[in-house]
Amino acid sequence: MSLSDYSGARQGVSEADYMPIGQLRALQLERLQGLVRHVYERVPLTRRRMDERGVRPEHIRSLEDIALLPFMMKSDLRDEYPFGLFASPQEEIVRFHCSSGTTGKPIVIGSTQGDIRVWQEGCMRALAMCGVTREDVVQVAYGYGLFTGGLGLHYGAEGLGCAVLPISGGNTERQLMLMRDFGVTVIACTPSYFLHLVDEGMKRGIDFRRDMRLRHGVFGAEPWTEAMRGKIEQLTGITAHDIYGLTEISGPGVANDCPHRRGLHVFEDHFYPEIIDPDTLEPLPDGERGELVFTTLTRRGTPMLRYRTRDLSLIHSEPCPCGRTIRTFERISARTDDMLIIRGVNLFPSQIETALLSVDAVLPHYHIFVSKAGDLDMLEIKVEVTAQTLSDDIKSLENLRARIAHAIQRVINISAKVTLAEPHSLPRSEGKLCRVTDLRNG
Ligand code: DLL
Repeated sequence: MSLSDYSGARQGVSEADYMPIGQLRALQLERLQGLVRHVYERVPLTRRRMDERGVRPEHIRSLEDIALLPFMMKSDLRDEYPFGLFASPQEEIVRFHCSSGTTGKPIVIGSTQGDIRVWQEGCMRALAMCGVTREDVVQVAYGYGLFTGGLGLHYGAEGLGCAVLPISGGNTERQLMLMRDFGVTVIACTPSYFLHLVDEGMKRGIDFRRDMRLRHGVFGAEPWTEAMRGKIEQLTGITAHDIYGLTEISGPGVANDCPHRRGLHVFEDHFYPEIIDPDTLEPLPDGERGELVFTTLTRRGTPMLRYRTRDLSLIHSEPCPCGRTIRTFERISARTDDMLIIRGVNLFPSQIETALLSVDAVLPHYHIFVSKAGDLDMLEIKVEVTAQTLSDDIKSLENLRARIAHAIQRVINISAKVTLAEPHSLPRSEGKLCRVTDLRNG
């Protein structure tokens, strides 16, 4: 099958999801070869790096040959800001998106009409995998604008024929009112913002099970654990789905989990995944954990060759009972740059989340503070509990704090100070929530 006769997704069902593996690999190779030629001819940085390695486009004869190609990283996008990595002329670019870093200039990606279609197809396939249909009313509460969440889910849902409520992030009062009045059945936002909505709803006497028609949540853009998923489902009765993506690769709709929850299916006919060892940069076989790397097989605006995401995962190649042949990767619970080193021990915020949520009385709102006392790293976890719990006698509260501290110690092997906080007292976010404050460096 060639690029030109590939039909894409109809009603979110793509033939590529179920393609025999051999045919899928042949399609990927054909696309990879086309991509490498396209980039080599148009992106000076990549051409220079390939020339330095003595690699030319015609050396890519199998999918394994992808390992001959240089990696791309966020710093390349920064260094080449704004348009140095563009591989299509300005008149073919129809959209810009940016992802802000913590400092300095943002990174910019440009999309052609074709890129936008592929992105929309990814989001349609993702939503269809969640069980969303044209009967659904979809509230898109991801931010619209330079962030890809809002527009990505918007076009995906509209492509499926859903009724879309493009409310963007924020204005919680109005979100809740419209969700109820419009009979919204699907919410798309970050999991932390959804928890905020639930929380604010409860304050106003709204019971999500009784007062809302919500069935599905399409959650992503930040790490969230299986324990958090359980908490959300238990609180609201909805099914919480995991959608993954990143600006550099297009936006949401790079991968999504199916009802079997064996990991996230990658739309690998467009986004070719690899796992590499982040230290040696060597490719790792399926089943081994490392850094997720993507090659955008069909993007033409700002294509990415072997883009290092910093997200940690592993690829499963066993068949999924849903029948899709595209591979899955394990849910992202950590990024290489999220890792905290406390008293010489490496740990990820997601480990703390899992520990906290294993204790019954704990609400899914917490914040991690890291500081120094002399030379010693100190870890403090503030976690919200219900007002009723807080009104318990001192002994019960001490007991609860000890249970939480013990759960944390068991998982991360480090002692932490636990502070019980009032409901609604810790930071909330309309978008991605930062759950860590590290006060060690100034
Ligand atoms: O967050 C795109 C997106 C929007 C994905 C809406 C899903 C839903 P960026 O702002 O470029 O793009 O951030 C990408 O967010 O490398 C991961 O570290 C993290 N991330 C995205 N989805 C998930 C997820 C959007 N489902 C970065 N689970 C990625 C865990 C996620 N982390």
